Amino acid sequence: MAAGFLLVWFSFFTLLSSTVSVAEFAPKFPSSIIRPEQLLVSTKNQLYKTNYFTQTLDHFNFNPQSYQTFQQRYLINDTYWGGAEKNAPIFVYTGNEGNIEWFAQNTGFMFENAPHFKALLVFIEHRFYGKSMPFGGKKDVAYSNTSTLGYLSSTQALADYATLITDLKQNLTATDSPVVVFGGSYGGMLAAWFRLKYPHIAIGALASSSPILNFGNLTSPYSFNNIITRDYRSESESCYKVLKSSWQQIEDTAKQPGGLHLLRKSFRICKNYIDAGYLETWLYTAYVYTAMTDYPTPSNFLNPLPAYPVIQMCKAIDNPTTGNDTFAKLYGAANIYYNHSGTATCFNLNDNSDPHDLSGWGWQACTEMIMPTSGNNKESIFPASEWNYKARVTYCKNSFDIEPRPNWITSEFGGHDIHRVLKRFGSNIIFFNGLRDPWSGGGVLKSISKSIVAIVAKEGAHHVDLRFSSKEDPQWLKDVRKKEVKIITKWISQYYHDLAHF
Ligand SMILES: *[C@@H]1O[C@H](CO)[C@@H](O)[C@H](O)[C@H]1NC(C)=O
Ligand SMILES: *[C@@H]1O[C@H](CO)[C@@H](O)[C@H](O)[C@H]1NC(C)=O
Ligand SMILES: *[C@@H]1O[C@H](CO)[C@@H](O)[C@H](O)[C@H]1NC(C)=O
Ligand SMILES: *[C@@H]1O[C@H](CO)[C@@H](O)[C@H](O)[C@H]1NC(C)=O
Ligand SMILES: *[C@@H]1O[C@H](CO)[C@@H](O)[C@H](O)[C@H]1NC(C)=O
Ligand SMILES: CC(=O)N[C@H]1CO[C@H](CO)[C@@H](O)[C@@H]1O
Repeated sequence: MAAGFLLVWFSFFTLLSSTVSVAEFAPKFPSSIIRPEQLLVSTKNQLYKTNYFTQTLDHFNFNPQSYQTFQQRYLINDTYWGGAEKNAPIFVYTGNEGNIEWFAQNTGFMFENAPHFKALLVFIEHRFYGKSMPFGGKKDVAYSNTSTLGYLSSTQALADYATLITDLKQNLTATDSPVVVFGGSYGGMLAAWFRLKYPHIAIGALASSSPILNFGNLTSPYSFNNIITRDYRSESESCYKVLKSSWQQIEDTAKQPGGLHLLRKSFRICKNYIDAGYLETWLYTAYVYTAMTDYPTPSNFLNPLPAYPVIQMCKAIDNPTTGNDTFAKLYGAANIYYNHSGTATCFNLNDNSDPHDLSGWGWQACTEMIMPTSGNNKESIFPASEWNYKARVTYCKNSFDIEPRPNWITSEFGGHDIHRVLKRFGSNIIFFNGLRDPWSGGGVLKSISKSIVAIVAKEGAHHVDLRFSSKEDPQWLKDVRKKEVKIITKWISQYYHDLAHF
């Protein structure tokens, strides 16, 4: 299951590598983590039941085409639910860009807190992902062209969640049960936006590692890679220097006679096509995802990783075991990300598998999800480069025959002057961010009001709070989760108070 996710961006890269420098396209959001033991548990003992809902294709106009429907998948767990008579709460995960089972299996926070809240758990799949395919459930038809893909957008997804939740509550005669939405990464953005757009449906949102400010010019395009650089540099200056200087060495080597052969041998690459761009993307991917999932305990997000994998990577670079040259050091670092299990016989740079079904992000990244994250300043561990909007436009025209709308997200959901705007308008949102996560640069890091609260963990990585807990969790992480539970408890008791008094 490992490699697919990153290869969504891999292909972005390799298509561009002849014209654009490494790191032009930031990786897509990855979400959550599966711990191997959890994965086993979930396949043996079901964590949820699977249902389908007949969903409207287009919520935003009334032409005949709009009335088409599709089957939207959602997962439900009522084991801990206090029931409709008690108006017990409903916790909804607003699915992001992939198979919803993957997200459900990764969102331990909801399962572990359901007994305390007596909550019903619902995980809704995002349209065009997993099994929630419009156009007869056939992915190849749904992904045909701009006319079919045009129905893949965040606004449609939010409207799907609104209609599904409303219908489900009616079916359960639970119309007065409070709904709290949860999400990580893009799912966290959806959770926050859902609370802002549909306050009559959700009483609050926990938006974990949701970079809602990574649009337009709200966040510096250097921020993402600056954070990655800081992650590695704070472990060791020598590790930083090796990484930083390696790109030129790879390029130089690739140009020499026999250079590609040397690179293949140094990195134990399988006998398939290789060029410098492929190799650089492969390494870049490892460094980025390792920084993003720099969790305090062993994890299995895309690949199995040890606790604090950034430290482990820098150790592999600073104390190499197979040689003292740069390539031997980088090989050791790559091994941390791609071969922690120790089962790889060689590395395949052309793996196009997509086990979590994330490929729709390519379309979203070409329409509304224009997040400038690929700038690299002189200090970056990646080669210096500018965020290149024009390159994105060219890519999108070539791949989808479409032009991005880089200002749409901020027009639709806001973002400019968010503190002033939401101070007296919004309420009941938690923005969690871990500062080791490169996406935290585009997150809400300061509380906006008493009920729009930023929780920031200096030591945290990408939505670490939503992971299944473990005995080895550090105190700061336990404290974060406790704080979140306390806030959600307050929202719910305020809701019951209002329900009784209005
Ligand atoms: C709900 O989740 C729990 C684990 O938290 C599991 O034991 C239980 O079987 C699940 N219930 C259903 C109906 O799937
Ligand atoms: C787009 O794909 C759909 C489904 O395959 C097809 O019916 C339609 O004719 C295509 N439209 C265009 C403009 O190619
Ligand atoms: C509600 O019940 C109707 C009738 O059984 C069903 O068609 C619909 O899918 C249900 N809604 C949800 C969200 O499951
Ligand atoms: C790297 O160099 C150091 C110091 O010169 C030496 O002690 C070590 O054995 C070398 N490591 C390898 C793997 O060759
Ligand atoms: C993966 O790790 C194992 C165990 O350390 C090692 O034997 C194997 O050579 C590694 N695979 C590659 C491709 O380096
Ligand atoms: C002032 C400034 O930085 N403007 C930039 C805002 O974002 C657009 C699109 O990403 C750029 O083209 C502008 O240069």
